[in-house]
Amino acid sequence: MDLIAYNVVDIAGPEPRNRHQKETPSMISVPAEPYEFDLDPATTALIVIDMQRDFLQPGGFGEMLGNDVSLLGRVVAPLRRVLDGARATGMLVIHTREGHRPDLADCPPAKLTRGRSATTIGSPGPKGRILIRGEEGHDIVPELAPIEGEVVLDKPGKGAFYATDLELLLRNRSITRLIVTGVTTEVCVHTTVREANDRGFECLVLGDCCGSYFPEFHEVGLKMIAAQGGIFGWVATSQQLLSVLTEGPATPETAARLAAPDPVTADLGA
Ligand code: C5J
Repeated sequence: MDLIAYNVVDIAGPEPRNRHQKETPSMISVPAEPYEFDLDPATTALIVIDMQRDFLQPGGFGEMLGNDVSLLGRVVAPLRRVLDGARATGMLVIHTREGHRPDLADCPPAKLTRGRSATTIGSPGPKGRILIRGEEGHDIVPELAPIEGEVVLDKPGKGAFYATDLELLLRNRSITRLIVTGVTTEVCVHTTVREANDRGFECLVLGDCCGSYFPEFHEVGLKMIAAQGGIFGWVATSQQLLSVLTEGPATPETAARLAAPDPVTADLGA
């Protein structure tokens, strides 16, 4: 089954949009750090980063590197609830998988030799060759398996934009905001958020839907995103998102704020 959505083509690209503009009445406001994150499900994508057996299950790449993979398992339940909520709104869902071609032609030699380990990417493991496309360990854990119509994006690097067509897919769908989840917080999640931020996408990271083998890196990684007024984006919990995603703005005050003309847009005469 081909789950990769290449069928959305807009040669002219989306209309330029002021980033403060409230696009539609379906905007909702998610309580978040450093302040509320406004989104419209129609112009937002949920990105699920690298929830692969190789990172989450015993016998994969994560464990091979000496990590306690059970630390990532706690992400699965809240992420499943977010996935269900996003699917209910019709939001675009994108799953990424870190991995390489069987001949390793897309794997930088530095990535293969880093760590000076005898077992590396491409080595045989209990779940097939480590981080190789098509192998059991490379695929997404069954609880979070993609469904028909969702994008599955194979990436050779840590960031989801590097050497992929992610930006093209997002711009063709007029996506301006990303809800970012997955593993690991300080590696592939952080790299993707930084890449997205530099490309002008607004990112909301769900803390309990991200995980790390190093709890302190997870904590600091989330703080780094929301620090300095949201230098890379926003941070919230799955519950903060779900409380408004399925029910709309929580209070009349929030609804009024979202309906009001944005001061920045108004100043520009838009
Ligand atoms: C790592 C990832 N940690 N998905 N990959 O090597 O974060």
